[in-house]
Amino acid sequence: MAARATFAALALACLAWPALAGERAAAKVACEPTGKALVWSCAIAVTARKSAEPVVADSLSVKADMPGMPMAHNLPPASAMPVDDMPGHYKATLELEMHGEWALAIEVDGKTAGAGARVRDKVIVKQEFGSGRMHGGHKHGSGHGAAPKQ
Ligand SMILES: [Cu+2]
Repeated sequence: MAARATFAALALACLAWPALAGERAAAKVACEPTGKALVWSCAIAVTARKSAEPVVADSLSVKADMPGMPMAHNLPPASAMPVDDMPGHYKATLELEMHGEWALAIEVDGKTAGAGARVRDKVIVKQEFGSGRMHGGHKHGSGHGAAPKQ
């Protein structure tokens, strides 16, 4: 049977790089398990920090990595697709390699829905995926069990 997938969470952006240009972005992410093990369907809402306007993105990608396991994973970024008739809302499918805490680097380039201000930023959202048991059942590398919590 597929690994139990019990966690659907809402996380606020907790960290971001300095804005590359224009307004900074904020992102909310809510992921749900799909029928496939380790595949998640994520709803992403992106707003401009100052104006709180939705951001209409020309491009939006999500790169997942595990903060507790540097260098262990190297997933390609997933492209997010806009949700029809919901400006600022996107869907992305993430194929992860294990349960545990992942940091989603959301890179967005777009404009605010109303004023059309440029928003180009990278936002990190941390999210727990799976059963909550950190690194349960993972198979690669050594020393992960001793990895310090961040
Ligand atoms: Cu890992």
